[in-house]
Amino acid sequence: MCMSFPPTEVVDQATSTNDLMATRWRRGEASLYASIRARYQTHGHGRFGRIWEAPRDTALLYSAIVSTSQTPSRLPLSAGVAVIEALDSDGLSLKWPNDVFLHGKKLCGVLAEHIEQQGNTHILVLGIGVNLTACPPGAAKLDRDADALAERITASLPHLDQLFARYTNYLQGVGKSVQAIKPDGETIHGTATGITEEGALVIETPAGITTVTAGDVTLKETL
Ligand code: BT5
Repeated sequence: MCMSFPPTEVVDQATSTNDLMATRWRRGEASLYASIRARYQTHGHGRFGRIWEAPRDTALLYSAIVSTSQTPSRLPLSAGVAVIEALDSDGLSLKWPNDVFLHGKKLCGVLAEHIEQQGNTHILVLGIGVNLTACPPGAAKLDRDADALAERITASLPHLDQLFARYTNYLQGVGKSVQAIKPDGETIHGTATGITEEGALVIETPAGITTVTAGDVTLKETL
């Protein structure tokens, strides 16, 4: 069945499109799959309060209300698959847990923030930043029409749970030597061997197998 959605609303400026959509949901002003994009964010952010930079009109700065009945920590990977398939370009890969890379550089970051649980269903705001015509030093950009890209991503929102299975087609680093830094600062060195059903990274270390549910991972060859 082909579902159609209201077009992604475009706002000139937001503090953060994630914050705006989460507020709208809490006030009953946004429905499931409602989406927005801003031409500029004054306080765009990533995980752990990090800054997401994008000069005006150079990036897709997008947020949507989504639901999942699976472990919410899968969502950034599922969304990464959606972004890769919407961008449709060579050289794209997924980097655990929430990045899309283009030829080894960060093109896109995903920020999934939990809003509420209704029975077995989790409601989240899904934020996606994609560099289109400018990017910070060391990052990547890919010139695409922001509205067309938003429309393709929005069309995939009801299928995110099914998209998770396709992360294996795109995930970089499996079988490679990695360094993972957990949010508490603990650093793990080992070989990345895959992803659990919950979306955690599995690392084989000399001391045994360990799983990392949150943090940052770097391929040793790029350190
Ligand atoms: C992310 O966080 O990568 C998630 C970014 C999500 C941004 C979107 S934009 C629309 C929506 N509204 C928001 O407020 N956020 C979402 P994290 O994994 O924590 O990575 C953040 C790090 O990426 C920063 O500390 C920088 O090192 C780097 N970074 C910042 N801006 C970047 C950019 N434009 N391109 C590539 N890397 C960037």
